[in-house]
Amino acid sequence: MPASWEKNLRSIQAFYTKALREAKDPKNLETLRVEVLGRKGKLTLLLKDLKNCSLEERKRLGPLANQLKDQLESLIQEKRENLTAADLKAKLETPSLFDPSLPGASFRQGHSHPLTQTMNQMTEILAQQGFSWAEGPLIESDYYNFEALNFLPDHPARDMQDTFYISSKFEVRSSKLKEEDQQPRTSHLEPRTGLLLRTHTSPVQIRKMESSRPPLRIMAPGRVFRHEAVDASHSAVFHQIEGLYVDRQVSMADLKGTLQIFMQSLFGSSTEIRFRPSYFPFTEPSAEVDVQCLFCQGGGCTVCKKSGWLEMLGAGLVHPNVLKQVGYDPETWSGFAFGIGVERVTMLLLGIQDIRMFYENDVRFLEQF
Ligand code: FA5
Repeated sequence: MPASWEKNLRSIQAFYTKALREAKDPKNLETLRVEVLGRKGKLTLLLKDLKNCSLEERKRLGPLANQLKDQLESLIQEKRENLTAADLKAKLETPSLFDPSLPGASFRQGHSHPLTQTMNQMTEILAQQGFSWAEGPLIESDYYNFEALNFLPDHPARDMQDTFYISSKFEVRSSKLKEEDQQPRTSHLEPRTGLLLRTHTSPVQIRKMESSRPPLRIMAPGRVFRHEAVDASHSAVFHQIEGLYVDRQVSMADLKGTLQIFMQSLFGSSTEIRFRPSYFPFTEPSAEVDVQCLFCQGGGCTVCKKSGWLEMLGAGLVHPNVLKQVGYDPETWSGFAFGIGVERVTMLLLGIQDIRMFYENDVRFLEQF
């Protein structure tokens, strides 16, 4: 046994020393390495076979095998380095197809959508005024979208003309909302799911007041949906930013001052705003706020329909019924709220005359901003 074992060792040495030296490329080198030194390689198996020799023989033959193993390993290492260097040299010497005199390939740099840019600008100003970020679901319950906001059961805003209701097929997928929210709270509603696409960002007011104690000051940007005819200034899907401030003795003067600073930061320090009496079930008194037309500086033009003013937002002092609904004592707490249309602001800022441009994804339009 030791004689044949030693003979095997010598033949492995002779064969692989030569083969490794003559290996032509890294792949060939790797095949040889596995053949001789791999887990089932010839030398590896021979080493395992040593256990069948006597102790004396093992002492003599073991070092011989380990010596050969070291020798083959360093041969492989050396050969690998040579082959890599040769490969690199060959690549460098091959004439390149790269022509540095050709003009570079141009690429289009992306940027955020104009609506996102305005939204960021608006929320940054509000953050400076102390409003913190809040969000609510796009699929809302009738309760948060209407009932808690003091809409009477027969208020026209609940009508199918304005609101996208969710059909019962969707009910199983609406698990994010509390189970009780899925039940219609008002008797006049058809027994649908009690769910709808929110028509404004005002439900976030309720959600936020329910989960926090006053005082609070939040802004809630997001998408809203209305079942209405689309034209140059109306879209069925658009964006609003809600503002809500609740504290002791909040007045219309606070609302006016906040909006004045907000609008002047957005449109320029000489911007005029005006309040017009209006009606929202969840504010009392309520107002619609117009900004002086930036296109004609109030002189009257086609954009402002000769009025000199453009409607931007709805606002008012939070109705005591809304405060009661969320467990705030209206004798102690008062607040103001407002909801601004982001598309309308963007149109004014960028001089865009048709709201539909925002949703057509025409790169020629989008890359201008
Ligand atoms: C509301 O949605 C109220 N939730 C606003 C509010 C909040 C009042 C808090 C009081 C207190 P209104 O329906 O007027 O109000 O919409 C507010 C703004 O959204 C409008 O001034 C307008 O800028 C924008 N807007 C309304 N409808 C559309 C539409 N179809 N397309 C684009 N923008 C719209």
